[in-house]
Amino acid sequence: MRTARYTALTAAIAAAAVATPAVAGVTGFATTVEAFNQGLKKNGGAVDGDRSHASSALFAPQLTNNVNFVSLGMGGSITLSFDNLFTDHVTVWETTYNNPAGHYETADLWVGYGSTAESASWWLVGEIENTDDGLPMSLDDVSLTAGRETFSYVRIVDTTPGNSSSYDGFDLDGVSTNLVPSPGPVALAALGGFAMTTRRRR
Ligand SMILES: [Ca+2]
Ligand SMILES: [Ca+2]
Repeated sequence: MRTARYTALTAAIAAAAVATPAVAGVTGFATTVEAFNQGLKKNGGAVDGDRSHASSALFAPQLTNNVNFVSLGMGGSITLSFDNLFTDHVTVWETTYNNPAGHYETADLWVGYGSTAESASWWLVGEIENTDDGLPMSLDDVSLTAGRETFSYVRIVDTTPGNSSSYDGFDLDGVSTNLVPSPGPVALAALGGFAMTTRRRR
């Protein structure tokens, strides 16, 4: 195993030394909740407490039928950031136990860029459905529109239709994207994933 790991690392460093394309990066999960504006249940009541922890959307999704997600509530939203700028795509995981028929839950995915989430400029990536979560959403179109390839924030806004049997909207388990390596030594860039787990960068 040590030999294999060494070979992979050597290859990564060699690749980084040859070229650093704009979309180079490492997979990273959301690490910070910038804002959480939870909506209500369809009946007007508050979403259950155990589904109201925004931090349940951080880090790797658990992908289980347990309450390790945050329910956005009808029309609610959450804004997240990562340990660095990101590019290329965003992947969202939602939890709906067994995806029963008629239990539609949808959300709009936005990406933002700016020094703060409040002052950021925002672009709509597209709509996510609970039945096809885990599929990467390309940022190619918004990159063209925005005139930039890197972004700071992800915002997910519940758009669950009123005719759904859902009562508290989109249930967010986790979000990943392609983090841009920070400027630095080539070896550090190649080790981006490791470096970002040990040093917080914004
Ligand atoms: Ca759900
Ligand atoms: Ca989770």
